[in-house]
Amino acid sequence: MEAGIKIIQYREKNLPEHQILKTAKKLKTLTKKHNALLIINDHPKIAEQIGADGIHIGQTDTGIKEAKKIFKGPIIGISAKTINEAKQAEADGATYLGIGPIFNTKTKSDAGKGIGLKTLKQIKQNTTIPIVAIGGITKTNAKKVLNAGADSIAVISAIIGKDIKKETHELQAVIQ
Ligand code: TZP
Ligand code: MG
Repeated sequence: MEAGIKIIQYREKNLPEHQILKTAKKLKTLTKKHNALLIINDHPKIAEQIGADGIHIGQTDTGIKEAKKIFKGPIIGISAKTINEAKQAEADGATYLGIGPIFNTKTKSDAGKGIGLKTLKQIKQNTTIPIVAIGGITKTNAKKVLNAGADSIAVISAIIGKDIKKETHELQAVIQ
C-alpha cells in the first residue's frame, strides 16, 4: 500500500479458517490506515465479520445470490472467463468482474489457458460493470490489457517476491 496499491485481495487457499480470520483482521486495520480497499477471496462470512469492503468468488463457489445473504458490504466480484459467465454474473448482481487468466500464468495451477485480449474485449462489449483483468499481467503487457477494455489490473507475480514498491511504481508508470 505504501507503493500506491489501492485494492488488496486476500487470497489464501491453504490455511484453516481461524487463521484466515486472524490475518484478515490485521489486513483490515492496515488497509483502513492506508485508505485502500480490502477484498476477501472465498470467505463471505469472514469478510462480513471483519467489515471487509468486498468479497471475491469463483464460478464454483457459492453463487452471488447466496454470498450476498452472508456478506452485506458493497463490493462483490466474481471470476469469469467467457462472455456468458460474465453476463450471468452481472445479471446476478456482481459489482465487478475478475476476468482471466488473460495470459498463461504459473501462479494459479488450475487457471487454464489464457483467454487472450480478443475475448477480454468481447466481454467488455457485452457487460457494463467494471472489469479487473488478471493472469500473466506484467509491465510489458499491462497497457494492452487496459486498451482491450479492462478497467483495472490485478497482479501477483509481477510484484510479489520482488521489490514490490519498485515493480508497482514501474507498472503504474506504464499504465498512466
Ligand atoms: N486468477 C486467475 S489467474 C490468477 C488468479 C488468481 C493468478 C494471477 O497471478 P499472476 O502471477 O499475476 O499471473
Ligand atoms: Mg474461490
